[in-house]
Amino acid sequence: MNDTTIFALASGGARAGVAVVRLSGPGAGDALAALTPGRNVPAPRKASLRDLHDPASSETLDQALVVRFPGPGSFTGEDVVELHLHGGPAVVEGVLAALGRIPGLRPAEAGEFTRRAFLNGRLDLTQAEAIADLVAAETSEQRRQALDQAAGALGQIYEGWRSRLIAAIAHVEAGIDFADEDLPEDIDRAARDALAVLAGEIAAHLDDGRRGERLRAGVHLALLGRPNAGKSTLLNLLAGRDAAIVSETAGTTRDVIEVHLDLGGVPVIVADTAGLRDSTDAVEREGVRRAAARADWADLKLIVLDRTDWPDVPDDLRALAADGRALVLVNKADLAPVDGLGNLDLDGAPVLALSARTGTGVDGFLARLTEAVRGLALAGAGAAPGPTRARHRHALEEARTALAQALDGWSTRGPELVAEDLRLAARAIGRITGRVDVEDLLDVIFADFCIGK
Ligand SMILES: Nc1nc2c(ncn2[C@@H]2O[C@H](COP(=O)(O)OP(=O)(O)O)[C@@H](O)[C@H]2O)c(=O)[nH]1
Ligand SMILES: [Mg+2]
Repeated sequence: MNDTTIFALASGGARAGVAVVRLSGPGAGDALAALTPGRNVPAPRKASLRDLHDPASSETLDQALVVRFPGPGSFTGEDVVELHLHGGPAVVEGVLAALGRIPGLRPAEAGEFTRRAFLNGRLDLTQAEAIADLVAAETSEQRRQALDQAAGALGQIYEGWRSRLIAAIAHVEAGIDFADEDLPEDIDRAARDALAVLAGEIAAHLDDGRRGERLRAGVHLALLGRPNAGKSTLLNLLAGRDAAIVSETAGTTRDVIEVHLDLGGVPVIVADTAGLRDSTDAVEREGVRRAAARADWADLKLIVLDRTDWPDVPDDLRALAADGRALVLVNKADLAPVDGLGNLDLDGAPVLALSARTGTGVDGFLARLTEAVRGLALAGAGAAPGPTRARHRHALEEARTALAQALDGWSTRGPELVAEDLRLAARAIGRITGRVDVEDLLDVIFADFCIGK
């Protein structure tokens, strides 16, 4: 347990009705007493009205609601005090300055309250990450994912897998310790079968199309096409404002322009790019290079064609459409109708017609786009949560490799090496939740096999 007491403004910095200052650590209660001389200690977890005084000058700083959360049943596991102040800058600064003058107190570092909560076992690492995600969440689906993870949905999966690995290690280690007594063969087979099931679960969890990570970070769309196809007009329409310059001068857009949208609760980052063409202008060529790079890593490519170029699509644009990550938009459909709509495709990419100028077809496009984006970022209803960070994915891949090695060498490599592989797998998963601990391995061995007998 930490012996310093930290404090910080826990609410936003702007002028507001209420500002919350949070304190955590062994000195939190004394600090509250110093601010409220002569008053009794407020009952735990009950809001109490108190005048706050500067301990140095006795000056009244604010009339506040104060709440005490005694450890270990608090957010951080330490003694916590919350001061609900009037949210003006002078009030907040006065209280923070007064706290800073109390011996044993110091301003908190970024994330330090949650870090203490983790160190005191109040949260696992996935839950701590979820709190950061919840604070950063900008769309409803991001909020939902972060809330599930904060409640332990992801951590419980990983902890469950880790304890199954630990149980398997216990079986294998028992084989090592009691080689002369020979474990019954069916126990050995059951342990191996259980691990094969676990390997399947980990593989299925990893095979989620990176949906959880996309929902956290945003789905990346790229508007691509020839100059003057109407990409910038479409971007402005999506953004609801003039984010990019629209001009009949071909080659106007040279840099990548990004706009953030919320489509069906999923955060989306749309990039407008320079029109793809050969150019002698060095700046435009760099723009085209950047557009091509975007095309490479975008989650979904929106290939914008001019109605007058349809259906003779140039090969380079056709190639962009062919990898299953593209939606083709025949723009300027106000100029002439597009035949055969509804079941058109370009090398497998769906084709929609619209007019970014008149708005015809835009609703249908938005509905289609929203569906595609939700498909990229959300698992089906009732599906188990997937990894939400590359950190989870890397650790899980490490666990999967070690587990596969244990299963492959089960009857050939000898129990010592198999146990070592399983330990690697368990440790990799334990790193995700931050609960790597050899103590529980010992616990399982003793509980399962009555070694003292
Ligand atoms: N008729 C018609 N003109 C359009 C449409 N969308 C864009 N334009 C025009 O096409 C020109 C090029 O548009 P812009 O968005 O700058 O194209 P970009 O080079 O692909 O970004 C501009 O003069 C636009 O006003 C449309 O749906 N119909
Ligand atoms: Mg443009």
